[in-house]
Amino acid sequence: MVRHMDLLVEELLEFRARDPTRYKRLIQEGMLTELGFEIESKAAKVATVDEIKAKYRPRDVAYASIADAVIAGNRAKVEELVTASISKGKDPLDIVTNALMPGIQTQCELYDRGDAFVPEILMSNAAMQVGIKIAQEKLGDVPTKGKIASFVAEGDLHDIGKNIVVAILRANGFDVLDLGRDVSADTVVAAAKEKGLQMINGSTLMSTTKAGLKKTAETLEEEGLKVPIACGGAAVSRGYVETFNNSIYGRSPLDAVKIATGVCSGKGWEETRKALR
Ligand code: B12
Repeated sequence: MVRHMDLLVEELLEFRARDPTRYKRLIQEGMLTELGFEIESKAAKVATVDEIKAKYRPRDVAYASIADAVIAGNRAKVEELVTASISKGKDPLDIVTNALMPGIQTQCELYDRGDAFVPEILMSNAAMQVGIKIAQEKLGDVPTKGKIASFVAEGDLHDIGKNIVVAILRANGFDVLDLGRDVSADTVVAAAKEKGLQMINGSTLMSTTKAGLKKTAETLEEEGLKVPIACGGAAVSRGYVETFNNSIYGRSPLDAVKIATGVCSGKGWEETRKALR
């Protein structure tokens, strides 16, 4: 119980550091509710579908069209537009980060609010994957900076974020084995043994499945494998990840690249963890 409270406090402090304005508003609303006032949710009222689309919309016109095609789940259009952007000299990694990702982020936020549904999310994901594949083919063989595996924790089917992280790591020259989603600790450990991995990336988006990352880190240690695990995804916080050894918390795909660069150049998990704080 005591440790549980510690985690909650750490998560609260992290949230305050990340978004002080929202934190202040939530505290004020909480105090007003306790005093008996009825609070209307500004977020639910204010953000319309168009506002959400505008929030993520790339400034570059060509990129905005790619993002729109991802939102529409139009694979053929994504293929056509990404190919055209690459032939005009755009950087494939820039296309992934600044055209394809804003598209999927828009769709995810719409889904979260009930303005998009499961088939739409899946179609957008498939469209994004078409774009990622073209970008990766263009990047070609980059000399390997290190051997990594990526997975989504057991019981969790959310793999959009993991796929983006994999694409960005590959684009940065890492050899990434994609173990997929709903992956058990034993499967990850077997891959680490067989493939001689230098690092593992674990993602999870649900509070019910985040223990899978801890179990994986602990099993790797028990088996005597010195393979650190980078942990990320919306359900994961630094506070949680730092309750177990052999783990490094990361928020974004760029953090994943920084962690991989540190670990694959021989730094241990503790040193890499400190460098990311
Ligand atoms: C899309 C989605 C789905 C899709 C998933 C499709 C797919 N192929 O992935 C579908 C419709 C199938 C789905 C199903 C379910 N979902 Co859902 N889903 C979402 C949603 C809307 C978006 C998730 C997403 O893809 N985000 C976009 C990606 C790009 O972000 P990301 O994954 O966080 O990844 C980024 C970073 O975190 C980071 N990152 C990720 N991994 C790593 C790893 C490392 C090492 C590093 C450094 C960084 C890093 O980089 C990524 C790119 O920027 C979220 C709500 C939300 N807004 O987050 C709910 C959400 C995750 N789902 C939820 C739930 C409960 C479910 C369901 C149980 C049923 C339901 N109520 O919808 C089932 C679960 C089934 C299962 N067993 O897994 C809850 C989880 C609650 C919780 N905290 O436990 C959420 C939060 C919705 C909610 N508000 O309640 N879902």
